[in-house]
Amino acid sequence: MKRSLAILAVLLAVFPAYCQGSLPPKSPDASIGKFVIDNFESGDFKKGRDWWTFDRATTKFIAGNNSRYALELKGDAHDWYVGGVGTYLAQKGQDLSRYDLFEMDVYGTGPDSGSLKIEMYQGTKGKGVLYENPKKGYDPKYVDRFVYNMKVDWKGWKHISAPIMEFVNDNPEARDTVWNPKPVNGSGGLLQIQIVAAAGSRSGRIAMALDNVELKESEHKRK
Ligand SMILES: [Ca+2]
Ligand SMILES: [Ca+2]
Repeated sequence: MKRSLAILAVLLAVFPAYCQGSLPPKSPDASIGKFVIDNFESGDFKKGRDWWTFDRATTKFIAGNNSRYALELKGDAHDWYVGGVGTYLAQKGQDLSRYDLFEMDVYGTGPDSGSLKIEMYQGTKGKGVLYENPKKGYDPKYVDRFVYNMKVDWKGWKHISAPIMEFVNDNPEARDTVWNPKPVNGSGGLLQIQIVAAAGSRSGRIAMALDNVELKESEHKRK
């Protein structure tokens, strides 16, 4: 499966990036209580965050909602599944545990826009490296994979705000299954995010756009 190859690419890429402590372009902005994963304003899939696309997903930069760029996500389904996009977030010493919301703007094209699964990979204490176990269906060992599903059935832009406590671990190979995105005792903290799309029918297609992908601190938490 190409998706497995995408995960393999993660293994090859995250480990050295994390070990070398290389600096991604964005860092948490404590003054406004949010961590911008990407707003796509670079208009480039490799500048800013370095994103990858997998399986039948296709991407394009289009005009955003009150912003220069958003990321269009389209693709044809095979057995409902289309594919998606992902990016590395691991950074040495990066503590994201203050954020309790996942937020994103999603442009829908109507009732059959498709559905999205947000996957956040988080290293287990003492086991910060994302690697896969081929005998276990390519589920990365010692890594929590917190997922959240949403159906996109609207037309136009909509702001999504999902409490991280509503994300559930779906990786049988995970060890602690606790959301602790803080690199302590060798854990990699939050390693990567993937946004995975499926169609509303077996051979349907998806058509949507994404912008302002963020982790945020809820207002009651900031007080
Ligand atoms: Ca934007
Ligand atoms: Ca964990």
